Amino acid sequence: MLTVSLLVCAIMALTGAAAVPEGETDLNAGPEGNSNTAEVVPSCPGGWTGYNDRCFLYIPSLMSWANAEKHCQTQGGNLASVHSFDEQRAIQTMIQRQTFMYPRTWLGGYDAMQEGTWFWSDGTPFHFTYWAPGQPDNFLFAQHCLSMNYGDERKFDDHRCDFREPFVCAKKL
Ligand SMILES: [Ca+2]
Repeated sequence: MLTVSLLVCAIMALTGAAAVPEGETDLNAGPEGNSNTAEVVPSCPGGWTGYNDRCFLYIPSLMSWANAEKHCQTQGGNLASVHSFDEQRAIQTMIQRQTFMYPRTWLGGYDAMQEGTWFWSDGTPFHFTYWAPGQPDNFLFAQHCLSMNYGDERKFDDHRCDFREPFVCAKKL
């Protein structure tokens, strides 16, 4: 009897765990709802996703790059900078979990000061690059802001800064 009970418990636990990524309740789940995922850091504010030493927030409102950066500043951060493939993937996964898609999304990269010289709006060095094939192309000499999830490979593109896209804010823990 005890064995049967344990078996039932184990099956329920497994079923519960497997249901989390696709469950309807996951749509509205905050960090507490995803407490079993390794990248969640409890000390990030509610709704923000922790990764390494920063907290990230996907904002689905469509804004120009500059308005997106201003909005992130009101939240105590900047548009997100990205410094490794793993960070890129963590941000992409966060967006995908919330939207079930890979929408083009502003990050904090810009080369508006000097074409081809990229900076992150949070002041960190621009080393990591993840450009889509043929990018950045500064199309029509008018693309100075960095957008992720571009093209079939969902990589980086330089895009017109006045386009309105969703965006990701980041701030230190
Ligand atoms: Ca481009």
